[in-house]
Amino acid sequence: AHVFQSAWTGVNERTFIAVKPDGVQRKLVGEIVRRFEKKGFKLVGLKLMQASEELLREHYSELRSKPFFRALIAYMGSGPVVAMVWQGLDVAKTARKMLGKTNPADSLPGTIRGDYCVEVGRNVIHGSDSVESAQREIALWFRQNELHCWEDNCNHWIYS
Ligand code: IDP
Repeated sequence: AHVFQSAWTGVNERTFIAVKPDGVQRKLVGEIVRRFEKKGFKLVGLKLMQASEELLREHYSELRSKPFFRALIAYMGSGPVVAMVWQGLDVAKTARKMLGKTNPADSLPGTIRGDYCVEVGRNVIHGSDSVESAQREIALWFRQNELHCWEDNCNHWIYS
């Protein structure tokens, strides 16, 4: 496991992003993918899926004692989500900046949550909060053969 983890650093760092059910319903999938693509990150995994309650409970296991946990699991299971893995230098931290704060009311205009939602219980997108969380979440949501290694022909124009 250690060897695998140490491989996904630097320009190969990965993070898990999911367009939540409200984001899919509100036709934000294209806009969100567009922002990550135009930033210069590489898409290595993407699927539309209905998350099971079991998967969601595992994904949010750190929050199980929170008063909003049941509502959160119901919300996340209320329709399909678009699960994605994005790769690039500092992608986990940078993606969190692109998302904005957990509460859309605290999110600056220009961020995804700052631009497209108003309430914490309908905040349209998930992004891993650290590289370690990303590794856990990617392993939870994706099989190895759903993640694709491909040569980005623009790399030379994104990295010096
Ligand atoms: P994050 O998604 O920004 O990492 P977390 O604290 O991990 O934030 O919370 C996970 C998700 O739980 C949030 O994105 C949001 O959908 C929901 N959530 C967090 N705090 C509240 C709350 O106070 N009320 C309702 N839902 C909440």
